[in-house]
Amino acid sequence: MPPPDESPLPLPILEEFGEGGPLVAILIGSESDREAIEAAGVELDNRGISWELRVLSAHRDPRAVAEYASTAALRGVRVIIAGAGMAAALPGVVAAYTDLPVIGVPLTSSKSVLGGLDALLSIVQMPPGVPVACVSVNGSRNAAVLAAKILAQGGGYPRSPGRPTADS
Ligand code: RP5
Repeated sequence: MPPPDESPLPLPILEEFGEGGPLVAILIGSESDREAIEAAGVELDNRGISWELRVLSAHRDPRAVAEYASTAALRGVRVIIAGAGMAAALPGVVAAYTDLPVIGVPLTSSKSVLGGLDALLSIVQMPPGVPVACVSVNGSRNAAVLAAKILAQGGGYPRSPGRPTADS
């Protein structure tokens, strides 16, 4: 019988995983949010922190959000900034799929009836056990500053002991 082949098996699905990814992921719920989130990228650039931006809607493309959020840590992402307007579910849904810290940015939208207060309440009122940090309405720059402060702490991310029960 031939000896077992000890060369590593090709795992194409893992090829994009590794430490080479950006440290910060900036997510927005719509192309219409792009201008409002730009200050976050500028602030990260000024601090020499790597980042990427993705347009992912929690309501229109929830599977893509789940896939992105659940694999972000494997790609080296350490903090996620998620900006959205109106019924801003994106930061909360992302937090449901990752143990990485998530910073929500409530954004004003031309379609908002409450000028961003709708998004603020949607982001900040998370259930116990699934926190999302929240900056001010259109506080994109502050989200980047907070991400930088989190990164400056170093250390790892302990495994979650499991999702909380409804009454915890
Ligand atoms: C939210 O709905 C987005 O984050 C955006 O702020 C708002 C409107 O989206 P569009 O209809 O402009 O794509 O989900």
